[in-house]
Amino acid sequence: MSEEKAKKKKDETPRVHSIDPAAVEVLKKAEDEGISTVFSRVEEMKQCPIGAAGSCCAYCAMGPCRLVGKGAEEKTGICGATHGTIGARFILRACATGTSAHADHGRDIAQTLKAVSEGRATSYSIRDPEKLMKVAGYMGVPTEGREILEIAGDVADIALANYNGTVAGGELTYAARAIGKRQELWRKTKLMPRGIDREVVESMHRTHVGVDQDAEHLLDQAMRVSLSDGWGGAMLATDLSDVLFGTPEPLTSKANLGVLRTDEVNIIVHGHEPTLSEMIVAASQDPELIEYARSKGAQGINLAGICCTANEVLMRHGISPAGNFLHQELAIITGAVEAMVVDVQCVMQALQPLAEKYHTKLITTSPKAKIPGATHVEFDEEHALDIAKEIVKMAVDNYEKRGETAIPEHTGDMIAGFSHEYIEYMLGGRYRASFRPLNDNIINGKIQGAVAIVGCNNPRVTQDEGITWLIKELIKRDVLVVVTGCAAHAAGKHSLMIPEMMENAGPGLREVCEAVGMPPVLHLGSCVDNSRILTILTHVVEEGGLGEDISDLPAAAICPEYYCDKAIAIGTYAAASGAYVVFGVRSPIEDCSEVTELMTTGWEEKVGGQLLWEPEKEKILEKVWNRIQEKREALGINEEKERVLLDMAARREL
Ligand code: MSK
Repeated sequence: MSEEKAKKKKDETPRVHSIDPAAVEVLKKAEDEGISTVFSRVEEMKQCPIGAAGSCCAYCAMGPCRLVGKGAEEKTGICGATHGTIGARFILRACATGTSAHADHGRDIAQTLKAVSEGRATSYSIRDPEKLMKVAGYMGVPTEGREILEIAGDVADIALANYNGTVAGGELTYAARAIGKRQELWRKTKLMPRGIDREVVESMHRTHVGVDQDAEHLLDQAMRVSLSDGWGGAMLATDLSDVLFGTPEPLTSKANLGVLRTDEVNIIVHGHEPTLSEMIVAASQDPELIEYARSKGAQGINLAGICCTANEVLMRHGISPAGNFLHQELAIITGAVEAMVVDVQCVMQALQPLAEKYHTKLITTSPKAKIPGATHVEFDEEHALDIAKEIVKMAVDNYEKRGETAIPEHTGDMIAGFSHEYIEYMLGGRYRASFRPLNDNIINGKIQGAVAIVGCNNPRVTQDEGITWLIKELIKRDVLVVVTGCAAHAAGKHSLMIPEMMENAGPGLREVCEAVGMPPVLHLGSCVDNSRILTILTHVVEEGGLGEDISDLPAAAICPEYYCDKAIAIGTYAAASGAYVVFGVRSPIEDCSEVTELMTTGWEEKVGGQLLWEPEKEKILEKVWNRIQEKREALGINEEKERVLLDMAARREL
């Protein structure tokens, strides 16, 4: 390759990987320094075409079996497993793995709540007693005349009973929060989850070689285990986090690598669970530690986040995210991160060898996750603040080792922190909190529908491109958008969650957003907070006028950059709850036509929802838009109506 061509390729490659200017800048630095990143490794590592499309079964030592070549459709594995069985087993295992991640997250929060109730975790308190009362109500825990810690203890016990399946009635407690009609459907179709751990164990058992071999039956269990995520592990994690750390309310913040500071100790919290990060927030504001940082020549301590831990501390404290999943290495390459503190999920093993090239200290904290070479400071909730202070001190001590830094200046502005409680309040006011105005504006056509854009980054596609393009196209078409997870970070980095975005919205959506005073794109939180979307959809149905179930709503969910099992579990519980769900990137079951058919047409008939893959963003938009219009037609709300501007008196009447 000529020198000129090589230079051109070097200039262009980062832009192929990301539309984020901060990422592009740091990728050029990585290239100059000869540093490998997830973006360069994805170029070097071709996908195995057999495994990527669902034609490989590696579940026993007779194989791995590869169902490829002439007549592949008819081929079977050595045990006789068909493409259908292999694909369905893959989906079920992915759902079980994803569910177990969120379930463990929820269990840890429940155990922390239990420890608080018994006076064993004195660093924490009940920050939102009102939410505790609400949760107690859902769980049938008596509250009248009782001490708050007593109630908290009972709530924690019931939450924990949901794991082992010993909950009263034999059904997940929170399943009762779903629409009655949906609960009946889950019972009739045998999809009602019995206990979170129980569903995970049964899924692992069924996917062992020689057990469940019927694709539809395997996929039924995929829905059941995933429902124990959405209406179990994830919903408990969200609710109990709100109880312990506070229910989010809107706040302003900034996002992207530009939130790192040149003259302060930079600490990044990365992973998922808020128990430790809440304490790191407190420790980073400790006057003694700030003074200690000054004694080392820094101006202060700056905390930022990556992935969903970032969402947790953003939603409740306004701590700025330094970026989404694909930013974890880039943050270290700036040379400005003294410590990256990780717990569980989405933490790349490549971080430690990378950290060794700079001065960053990678600190693992979860008893469940160690990384070779990283410093392990094990967290436990009974000594939470002391451990957090020890970690912050380690970061401060590392400041002196900092070399040259190159922090990109780019940041996006955002408003974050929309809990479902706040949305209800925002729409209806303190005394008449309600989703009625949303329903009315969907019915009158000002808002055509609602779409959740959720999930991860995947370096196989251009970072943030699909996510941001879909958000902009949807609001242009008067569709209200909610975002969670790393998709929310993409929206934050590109300033899509600010009131000014109203100017890019269609006239109807813009009018409603102006009247209510909300941006057309709402940040709803982390991956486990997708459960807030289930709650919102349920309330919208209960409010009336938009059908009898989630499956009747002009709504959909998109995961444009899916990469992990948790995303498949989330997509599956959304579909099993009646939602239309489209994933981007590529289908992991492309070769398994029976499974594709079952998860689309089959699930549509069975549960009124679907989960499908579509790599092209234009086609995703078309599919989602068509779905919204079909649902509007079915509801009889698609006739053109005269648009009436609401004045204040009319709003009050509403
Ligand atoms: S962190 S699961 S990359 S959203 Fe929740 Fe982001 Fe996906 Fe991890």
